[in-house]
Amino acid sequence: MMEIQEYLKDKIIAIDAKLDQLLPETPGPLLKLYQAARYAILGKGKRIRPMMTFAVCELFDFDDSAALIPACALEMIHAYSLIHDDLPCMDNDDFRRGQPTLHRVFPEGHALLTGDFLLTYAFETLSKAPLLSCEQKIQLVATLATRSGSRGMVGGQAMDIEAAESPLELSTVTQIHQWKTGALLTAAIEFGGIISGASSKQMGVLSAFGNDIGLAFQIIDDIQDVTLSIQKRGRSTPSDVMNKKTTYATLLGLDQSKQIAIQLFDSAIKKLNELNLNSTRLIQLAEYIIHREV
Ligand code: GRG
Repeated sequence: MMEIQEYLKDKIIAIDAKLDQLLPETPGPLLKLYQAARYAILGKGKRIRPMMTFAVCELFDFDDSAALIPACALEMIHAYSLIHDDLPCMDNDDFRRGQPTLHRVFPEGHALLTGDFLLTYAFETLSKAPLLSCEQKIQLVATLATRSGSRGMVGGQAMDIEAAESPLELSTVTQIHQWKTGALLTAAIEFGGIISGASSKQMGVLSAFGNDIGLAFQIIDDIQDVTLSIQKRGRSTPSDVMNKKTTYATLLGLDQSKQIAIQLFDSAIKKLNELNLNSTRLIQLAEYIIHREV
């Protein structure tokens, strides 16, 4: 089996080439919108969500060609969320993926619309994806809408904004993390199951795995906000840290938070093992998420 770094490099090339093709820089009245979308999405992202979808296809020993367009749709939703999250009305960040945020390079109105464009284009792209049945496409659209909507990413962000003013209980922080960050990662894992034709029992295991890994991902992200330099992170010191927002790290300290992330990882792997499939790639990827340096 290919080493994880090599695997990631190969898949990133495939994703970036498809995104480049889906968002051509065509001269005309929409040139600026497409330029802005390309600036935001073709930046140095880790493409973790697409990798999750591909790795689940590999888990089922299923050819991942059909996963490429759905994986691009996931990246579009992710890019839109980062663009909007960075806007002055939200975190007002200057730096993302090692470059100035979109609204620092393009007019703010264009940045807002670029997020809207990527959000809607994700669903358009998904609905036209080749190599999938109509039923699969409806399942993918429903999963993406649910996981990125009010009981997912948007709901988590809304709770996060409201919570910014006051100290929180651990259970509330957990809920925010699971929705704001975990839900889209879970969707990425569920995408792999839908594309590979997983049974409803297998889908249940995948969703539970995604929930644990998604929460672990955000706990590690909070730890890195405190421990890694802005250069290494490629983004501004988040306003969460500046505002002393409640996180696992502020409530429990760095060591215990890391311990919890590792426990979540172990619990996720245990769940995965119930499937009795070849989970090597998915475990490699989960390890990369837990031990990553950026
Ligand atoms: C604005 C609707 C709306 C939602 C925003 C996801 C989100 C909700 C905001 C992003 C804020 C943030 C930095 C959360 C921490 C976890 C996270 C999603 C980090 C960025 O994801 P990576 O590390 O980024 O996968 P790259 O750049 O590698 O794609």
